[in-house]
Amino acid sequence: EGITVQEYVAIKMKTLAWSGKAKQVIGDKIPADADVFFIPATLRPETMYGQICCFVGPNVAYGIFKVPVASQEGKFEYYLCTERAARNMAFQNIMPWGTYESVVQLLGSDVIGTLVNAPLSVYEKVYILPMQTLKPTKGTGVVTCVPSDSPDDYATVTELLRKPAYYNIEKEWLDKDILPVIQTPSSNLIAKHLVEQLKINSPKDTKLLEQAKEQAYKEGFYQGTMLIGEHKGIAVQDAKPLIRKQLIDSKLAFNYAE
Ligand code: A2H
Repeated sequence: EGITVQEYVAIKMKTLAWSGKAKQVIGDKIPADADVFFIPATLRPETMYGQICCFVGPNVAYGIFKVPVASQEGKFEYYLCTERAARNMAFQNIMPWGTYESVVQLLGSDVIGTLVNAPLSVYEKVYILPMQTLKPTKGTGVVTCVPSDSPDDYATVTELLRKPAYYNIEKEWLDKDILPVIQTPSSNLIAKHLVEQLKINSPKDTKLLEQAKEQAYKEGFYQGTMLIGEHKGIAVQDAKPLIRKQLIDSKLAFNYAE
């Protein structure tokens, strides 16, 4: 068995308003004027136009980590992710070598309802929502939600809208149309198309979602064309590295590998 490295793009979603519970837990442990970012890891930076919310695992443990701002001596910002991810970042020049200090520990459920900025998205402000199938040991433990192109995200959004009270969320937090981002031969909303075609009824239909994910990825990457943004009309294969670079150059994202 070989070793493979997953090269993610870590997106910086700036916190705009904390949930009540998060405010309580954080108290005065973070300066009121500091920037705190939720840090989802994605393999599909070209889909960021279609973000409608961002997911955490409700039972997953997170930390808020203090990070020196490169080039601004004495200035700090804060990243919310799993400790596992922070440790990895500490060996990738994202934090000072080998150091990762969490100033707050909290659970995903504490931050549900927090409002954050979604870089590049047609929806500038989106809410933090729960994803029960989110894996605590992959990426940063935070997943930005693009229901047009990710079958997992589409299935989770559908489930949340079916039972908002059960999931302790406000329906209004998801009151956003799912807009086309990529045209593929079968659809301009490939995730919705495949979830419906394969009759996927729940985010826990793992086998079928696996199949949908693979097909969505192949069609999107090899046959997709951008429908939105600066690279509209361009093949996804060509647009992807450009959008990745644009996000990183404008400090809205950074490379993260594991
Ligand atoms: B992707 P791989 Cl549009 N738990 O980003 C569950 N899923 C996670 C995760 C975790 N801890 N960390 C990252 N992910 C998701 C966009 C996207 C993604 C689209 C389409 C497909 C897709 C928007 N969500 O992924 O197993 C993240 O969602 C399909 C697999 O490391 C990340 O990219 O290859 C992807 O899974 C990483 O999965």
